[in-house]
Amino acid sequence: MISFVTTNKGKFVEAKKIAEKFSIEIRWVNLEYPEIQGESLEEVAYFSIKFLSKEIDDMFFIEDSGLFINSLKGFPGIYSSYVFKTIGNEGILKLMEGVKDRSAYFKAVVAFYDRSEIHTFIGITEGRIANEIRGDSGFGFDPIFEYNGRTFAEMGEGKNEVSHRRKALEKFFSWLTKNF
Ligand code: ITT
Repeated sequence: MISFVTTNKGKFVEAKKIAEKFSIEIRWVNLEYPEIQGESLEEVAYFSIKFLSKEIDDMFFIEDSGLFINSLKGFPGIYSSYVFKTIGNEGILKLMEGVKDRSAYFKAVVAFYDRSEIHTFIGITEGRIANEIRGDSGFGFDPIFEYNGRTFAEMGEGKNEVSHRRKALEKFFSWLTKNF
C-alpha cells in the first residue's frame, strides 16, 4: 500500500482509478505541506518530499502540476495555484488579449519517496489557451485549456484519458510494478 499525499480529493480519486489498472492499492493522506518558491515543479517537489519524509514513515508520493503558457515564458507555471486563486481564468484571458501564439501545456510531476531515494515521473499535455471560458467539468484552468478544439472542461471524463496527470501517474505505476 502506497500513500498519496494531497489535499485535493479529485486528484486522489483519479489516481486511484489509474492505480487499479496496475493492481496497485493507494491510500489517501489528506495533509497540507509547505511548497517552496522554487524554479521548477521538480525542485518544489523535492523540498516537499524532504519535509514530508519527517511526517510520514512509509513510502509515499505527491503530485504537483501547473499550466505553462509559451508566450508568457511559462507563466503561471509553478505559481499556478496562486494565480488561479487570485486573477483566475478571466485574468489569464486578459493577459492573452491580442496574443497570437496561444500555445500552452499542462505539466505534472509525480515524486515518489521509497525511504531511500526520490524518483520523479513527468507528464505533459499540449494545447492552447481558448479565446473564452467554455465548459463546466473539471477544475482550475480546465475551462480555458483547449485540447483538439474542445476545452478540458468540455471533455468531461475524456480529459482523464489524455491529461498530464494521467501520463505521469501511468509512468509511475508501470515503473512501480517493475521495481517493487
Ligand atoms: P495538492 O495538495 O496536491 O498540492 P493542489 O490543488 O494545490 O493540490 P497543484 O498544486 O498540483 O494542486 O495544482 C496547481 C494548480 O494548477 C491548481 O490549483 C490548478 O489551478 C492548476 N491545475 C493543475 N492541474 C490542473 C488540471 O488538470 N486542470 C486544470 N487546472 C489544473
